[in-house]
Amino acid sequence: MRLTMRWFGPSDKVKLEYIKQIPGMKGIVSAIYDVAVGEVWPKEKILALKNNIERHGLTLDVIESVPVHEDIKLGKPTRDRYIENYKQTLRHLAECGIDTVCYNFMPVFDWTRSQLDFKLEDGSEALIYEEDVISRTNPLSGELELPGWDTSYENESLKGVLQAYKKISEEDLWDHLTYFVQAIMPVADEVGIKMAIHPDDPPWSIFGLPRIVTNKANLERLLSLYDSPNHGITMCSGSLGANEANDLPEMIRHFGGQGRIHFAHARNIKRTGPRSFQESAHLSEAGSVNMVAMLKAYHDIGFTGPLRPDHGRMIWGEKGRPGYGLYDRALGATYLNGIWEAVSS
Ligand SMILES: [Mn+2]
Repeated sequence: MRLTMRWFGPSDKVKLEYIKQIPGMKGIVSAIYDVAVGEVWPKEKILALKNNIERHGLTLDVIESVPVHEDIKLGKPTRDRYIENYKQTLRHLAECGIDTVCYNFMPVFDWTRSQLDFKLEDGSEALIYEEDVISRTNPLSGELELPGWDTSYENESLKGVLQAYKKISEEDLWDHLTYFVQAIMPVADEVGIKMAIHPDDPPWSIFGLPRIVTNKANLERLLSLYDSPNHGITMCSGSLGANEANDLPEMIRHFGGQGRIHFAHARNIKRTGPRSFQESAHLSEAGSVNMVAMLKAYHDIGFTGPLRPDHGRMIWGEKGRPGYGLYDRALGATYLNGIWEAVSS
């Protein structure tokens, strides 16, 4: 594996200089954040991002993410324009030397939690998900605002989008994902980009919206939509691990053994009830995911792709973007490195 860390660009309080100081850190996972969803990413912006990262002795290993416009997920007639733009962005990324792109196909909302600053026993703050809180929350109420969500929606347009999804079943969403994958993958193949879909987080329906990238059977179905080694997945232990039925090491051996895991997120969560969990420290004993078994599976399949610590807690008084402070993610990176060294020697 190649150790990487997510970075949110020049406005990120976690500086590239600091990331570079994490032992064994090789690469950066980032994106262009100032182009509207659905528009083409200009080559100059991608090159500026890449050059900035390389000036700090790191490499830009993965784009996370190129977001998929809602019209594509909804299957609207306007989707073709956004798909053409997506293809053009892929071409631009390839021309800049990028070879791995993460994306997701979650309707309306990206990763969702019920609280961003839950105090754990040790005084650290973590993101948590409690189904009973989410199930009685109206997403239009403004009570819940999450960093992963697209804040560009005005309340009225959010209402409209949610309304539009009332008619979309899981099978409809599969149709729209199929259309998208079959449209973009030939371009990804042509320019040599590995596409890595991120599973839904959490891996079940929220607010009555369909979610389909949730388990082994559905990932299998996803891969069957287009036959190419470039058509793959982001294996996210925190997302998939929220469902106890997902056997992570087995999935890694299965999909990774076919060369279809292009990117790995290593994160621990502690399951606190059916459809409820807390994000925990990366350490195995802190949560429900056996990190050694997971990294051993990656090692056994000869995984050489980018792997990053995922969300971290807020520790040592750090304030910042929930889930994406420096300290706990750096501890996570070092822990992952330690396991990797042990299983490799
Ligand atoms: Mn993830």
